[in-house]
Amino acid sequence: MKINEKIFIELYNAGKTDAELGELFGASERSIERYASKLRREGKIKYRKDLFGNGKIPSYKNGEIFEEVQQYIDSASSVIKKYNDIYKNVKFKGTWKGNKQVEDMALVWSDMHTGSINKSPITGKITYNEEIQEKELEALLRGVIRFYYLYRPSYKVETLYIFDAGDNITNDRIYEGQKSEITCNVGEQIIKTFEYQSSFIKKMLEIFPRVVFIKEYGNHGRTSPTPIAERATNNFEYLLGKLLEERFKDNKRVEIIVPENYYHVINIRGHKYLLFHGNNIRGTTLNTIENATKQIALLAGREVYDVIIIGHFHTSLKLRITPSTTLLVNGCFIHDDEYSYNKLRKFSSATQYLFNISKRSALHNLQEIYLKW
Ligand SMILES: [Mn+2]
Repeated sequence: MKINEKIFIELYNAGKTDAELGELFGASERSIERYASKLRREGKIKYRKDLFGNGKIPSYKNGEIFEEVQQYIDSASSVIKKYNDIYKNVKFKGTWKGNKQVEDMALVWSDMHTGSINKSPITGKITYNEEIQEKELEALLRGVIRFYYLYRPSYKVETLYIFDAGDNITNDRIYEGQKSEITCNVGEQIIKTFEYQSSFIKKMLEIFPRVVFIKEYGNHGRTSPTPIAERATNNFEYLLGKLLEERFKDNKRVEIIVPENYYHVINIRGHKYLLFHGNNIRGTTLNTIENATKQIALLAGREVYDVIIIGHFHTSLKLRITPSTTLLVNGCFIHDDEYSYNKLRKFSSATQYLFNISKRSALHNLQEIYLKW
């Protein structure tokens, strides 16, 4: 892609959106974003007023955050509305024929930590940044598509459920020293994750007749440095869910579920699934995770779940916690994650779970998509 810098800066400052610039320069929105952030680093352009206020990255006092977020969602949704057509009219290229069993597929998507930089605790090498993340996103996409084609001769696959178990952004304010370990501020993290997830959903609509995206919120999305109880609707990831909802609201093949609390129960083909992030589970040994999950399942007010899905631990694990309940702990995007190593004394798994659902079974064909492929 060859972009004339002078013209780009002029159009950018005139308020052209990334999508418009992409069209003009024949480049993807993501390349435009990258190009703009390069120019920002070189001091040639500033953040634009409409999105970030007064041309500089704002620093927040806690009380101001909610207002800031509301302002942000208002301006973002007016931008989104203009460009939703490509998300509305996605052509279905899959097949839907024959007398085969109808199945759904479910992807667990969590702990992507957009904005985070990680160095291996062993070698000191960088194992996670934006470039690596984008490669992993492609691996995730290829992984789902690969299994779709593998199952297609045997099943009619109807719906792709995406269980977003949270911590897909990493934030910029939740612990001391975090600023030095991130590539961009939380506003940009939300925008980037929003683009990643919308383009993923859009691709999935080419092969799946229907996509259901269930958003839950992690501890990294909280607005304050202290891990106090905060309403789910204050979490930055709630905002992310609302943006996705806005983007796909005219697409009848997409449903975005944005719960107002930290637990969500969904019934699929007669099976019960409980989704939450998992940060309220104290302790890191198998036993404590197992016990805490049982207690949480009881607290959440239903007797029996077929599958409980969480993230947070950055290590994948499948555990039968009662004869009829399976716990799935999802992996993350960060290979050799320093947090897992130092805090949990575990090596992280850069994997995400994918499984099938049918009338008879709540979970089968469990696959771990390895993101470093
Ligand atoms: Mn977490």
